[in-house]
Amino acid sequence: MKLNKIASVMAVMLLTSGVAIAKDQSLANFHADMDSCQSCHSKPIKVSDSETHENQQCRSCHGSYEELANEKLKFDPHASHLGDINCTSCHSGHSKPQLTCNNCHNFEIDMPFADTKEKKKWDAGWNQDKIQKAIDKGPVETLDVIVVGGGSAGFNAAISAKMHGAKVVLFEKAPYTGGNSMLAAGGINAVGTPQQKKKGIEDKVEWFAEDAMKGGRYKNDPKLVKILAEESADAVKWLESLGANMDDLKRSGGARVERTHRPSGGASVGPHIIDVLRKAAVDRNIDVRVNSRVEKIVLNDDKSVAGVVVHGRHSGYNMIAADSIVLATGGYGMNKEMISWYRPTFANMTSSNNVTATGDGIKLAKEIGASMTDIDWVQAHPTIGKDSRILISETVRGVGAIMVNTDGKRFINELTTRDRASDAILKQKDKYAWLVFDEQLVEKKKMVRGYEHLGMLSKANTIEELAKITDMNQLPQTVSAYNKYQKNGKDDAFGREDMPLNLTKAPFYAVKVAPGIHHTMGGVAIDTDSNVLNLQSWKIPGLFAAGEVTGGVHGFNRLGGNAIADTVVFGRRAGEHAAEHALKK
Ligand code: FAD
Ligand code: MEZ
Repeated sequence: MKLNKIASVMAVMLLTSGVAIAKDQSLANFHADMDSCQSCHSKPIKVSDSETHENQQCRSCHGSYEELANEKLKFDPHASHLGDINCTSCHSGHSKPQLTCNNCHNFEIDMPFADTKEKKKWDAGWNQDKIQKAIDKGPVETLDVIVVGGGSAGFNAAISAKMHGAKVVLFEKAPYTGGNSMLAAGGINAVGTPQQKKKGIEDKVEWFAEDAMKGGRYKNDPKLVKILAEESADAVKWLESLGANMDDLKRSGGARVERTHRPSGGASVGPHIIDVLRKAAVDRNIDVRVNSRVEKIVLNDDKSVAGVVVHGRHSGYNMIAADSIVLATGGYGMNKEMISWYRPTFANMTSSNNVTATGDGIKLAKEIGASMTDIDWVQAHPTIGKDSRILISETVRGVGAIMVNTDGKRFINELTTRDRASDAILKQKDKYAWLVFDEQLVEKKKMVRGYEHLGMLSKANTIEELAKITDMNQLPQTVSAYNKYQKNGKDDAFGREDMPLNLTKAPFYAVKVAPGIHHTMGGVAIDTDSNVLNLQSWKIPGLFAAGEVTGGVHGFNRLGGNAIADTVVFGRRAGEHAAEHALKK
């Protein structure tokens, strides 16, 4: 017998009422008691790494996330920015469940079967013996292009390679795709778009490149920056062609004009893009395998690419052959060891990054002799919610917020680059600051409602009251001076170039912010065709890389909005060149 929906609803009711579950019962036992192992698994039991059949079973009984969404809950895990991910990302059958949201948040949400015993994690270590055995055994599958990593760079590479005729697989180590890309808040930078034209914004490819170089302290590779700027408008067009909405436009720090594109109404860019890319991959029959960590790049005797060893949650260690590999594994902002080694002064900082940002690609590439560019340059974002891992987007300042210290005094041009803003905050008393804004800003920026929902905002009906509850005694004078500068169109205090809003409409809000690790600028050295270079700066034949795993595009300091542009522009290029390389062999 298969559970029907009514039975499922009853089961959920029992679970949520806490009635029918024995204390240490697992989700698997509970289902097996109702039916058999076949309520979740196929017969004979064979679980794919992506747990595809099992997740279809969850949905066929319990419904989709949309159907499960419960408006009465304060925080509804089924309606989260993680999107439509595997149910088994949180609800393990045979082991303790885990609330994926709490990789970044601290929600107190009761999970069904929370008392199930924890099992050893399948991906706890990298087993060199098993890797070697898989290589000795030889490939179990052969493809044209292997993409490693399911963030924006990886998806763009996979889609592009597929469109160029290659047989592609994308391996993602996490139980869900998205990586840091899924967290991107502010937007994607592009020059020469219809959106800029419609708003009457004059911009030039040269200005985009100059701003990126200046922001990067002129340490970027100018050839890569030129491509980023030249192909940025096409990147936005490509995302739109896949179904994205990029109609809103804002200015980010270090940019001379508004060129940060994002969904209408100021929604976060990352969850939207990842949702679009996931669907685009499904529509194109791209084989995306989650729970699949690539642990080795295998080379032929002539040092060209032979394939990878992938460690699957259920399939174990296997070698997969391909003539081209695209490394799109993201940065290392959550790898404490690497941060301590490359940027010791940031060792104890919080991080805005997804737990997936562990620098695997850098390790994999280094092992086979790839060269690194600017590997020790790590960016601190100035405005991470204090004592949290939640980014308060730079576009909050772009849209109009001011930044003040604990006395309520402004101390810097809010639109300066991140390195300067972070340094300035760390020089203030107690090393934190406040962003202050009003209801006009909240109306323009959907994401601010999210910060309110998370309880991060102080709120008051007057600036005086806000000053009182936050202990910022100089705030009323600061706001009154700022409103004058805004009216006159000239910031006499700090030369802020763009002041789109005054602070006059109640209620007024403040959020505490402090710098935290945000982006790792350095990584694998690439050329303009996304080929990975070795220590002699020669191509490693068949190895390509794109996105945050690479170095060179952003120099010593990345501008807000340039990373997503990087992932789309160079992800597409990597995919195209990887396909060409594999198909011409
Ligand atoms: P990721 O998106 O991190 O994807 C890498 C993927 O590879 C991950 O899913 C990871 O699990 C997987 N992976 C890693 N190792 C392996 C392995 N061994 N085997 C298989 N899979 C592996 N940039 C902007 O331009 N605009 C913004 O508004 C913006 N906002 C941001 C907000 C936040 C909170 C953060 C953290 C970053 C933001 N950034 C923004 C930066 C930007 O999001 C990232 O630099 C970019 O998305 C990185 O994309 P990626 O595809 O290179 O890597
Ligand atoms: O590019 C970024 O990292 C970005 C725009 C982040 C943000 O503050 O929104």
